[in-house]
Parts: sequence; C-alpha cells; structure tokens
Amino acid sequence: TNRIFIPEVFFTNNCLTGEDVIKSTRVLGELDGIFGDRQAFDGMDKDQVIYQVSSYLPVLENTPGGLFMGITTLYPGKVGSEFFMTKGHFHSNSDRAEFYWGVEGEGMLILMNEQREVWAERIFPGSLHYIPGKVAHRVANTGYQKLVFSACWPSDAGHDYATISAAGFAQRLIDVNGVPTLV
Ligand code: S6P
Ligand code: ZN
Repeated sequence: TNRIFIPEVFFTNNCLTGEDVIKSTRVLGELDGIFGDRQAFDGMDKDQVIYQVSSYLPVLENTPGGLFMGITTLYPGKVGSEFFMTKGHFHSNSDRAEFYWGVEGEGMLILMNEQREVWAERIFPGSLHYIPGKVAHRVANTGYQKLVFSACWPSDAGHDYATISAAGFAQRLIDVNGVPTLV
C-alpha cells in the first residue's frame, strides 16, 4: 500500500511512523570518546538523550540513484565546555555529497576534509549547507533550545563512523566565554 509522505508533518511533528521511516536515538553513553573532557563526561548521566534522528528511506540502503532524507533533533548542553554534538562521519562511498538545512534553533556544522582541515558553518532556521564528497560532517548545538536540522543524501552514500571514532576531528567546538570557538 502507498503511504503519502508529507514533509511539513515530518518537520513539525517529527513523528511519522512507517516501515520506511527509521527512528534512532543516541544517548550520551553511545558517544563515549568523542568529547574532549573525560572527567566531565564521566560525571554525567549516560542515559541522557543527546539526539534523535528520523530517517525516511524510500529505497533500500546502497541502492544507486536514490535519495534519503533525515531530520535530526540535537538537544542543548555541554560536556565540560564542549557543545553537545553528533558523532560525525565520512560517507562510505567517500565522494557522495549531502545537503543539510536548518529548521529550528542554532548550531554549527563542523566540516573536515581528508587533509584534516576543519571549518564550520552557522546553522539557523532556513540556512542551507552543501557538504561536498570526502568531507566529514558533524553538528553541534550552540544554543539553549533544541536544534533541528534536516539532511538529504544519496542512498548509496553509506556511513563511515570508524575513521572519526579512531582519529576524531582536528578541532573541537568549545564555549570560550560564551562564544563558540573552534580550537
Ligand atoms: C546522514 C546525515 C544525518 C546524520 C545525523 C546524525 O548522512 O548526515 O542524518 O546521520 O545527523 O549524525 P551521525 O553523525 O550520528 O550520523
Ligand atoms: Zn552524512
């Protein structure tokens, strides 16, 4: 049976259910090792939800030529002085690009190329971000409310989390006297 997909409903309610919508939740305990301040991390509740992703997968993973879409809700907070952020990844098919766009709240899209050069773009409602292939991407919530952003990526992109798990990003987004700063 066909199910009608209404992006407005997806965006505003973030609660569509269906066999091609996958919801996942990341709690702090699953982000072990990605934040710089180990002592601060150890003192925090590991069951705290850091972000949730609803992904609309109209075709099977790895299908060439298709598109996926996701919406991520990233909650506000810090581990020490480092803003809550997503794990971050390259794509397994490394040349695959992606669009991100801001929906609600404020944050930073942190990008790193294969030469480990890092830069960042401010995310806000209506901001649009083109992430070229071979560029790792991660998002930090720099505000006091939830950050909601959406993404569209090729169905054969895949996710390479291992490279970032092993080597991290070359810079971190830290709150320096109230100013989000890459260090
Ligand atoms: C997928 C896209 C997003 C992220 C989501 C969570 O290609 O980039 O939907 O999956 O923002 O981030 P991460 O790094 O945990 O997958
Ligand atoms: Zn991606």
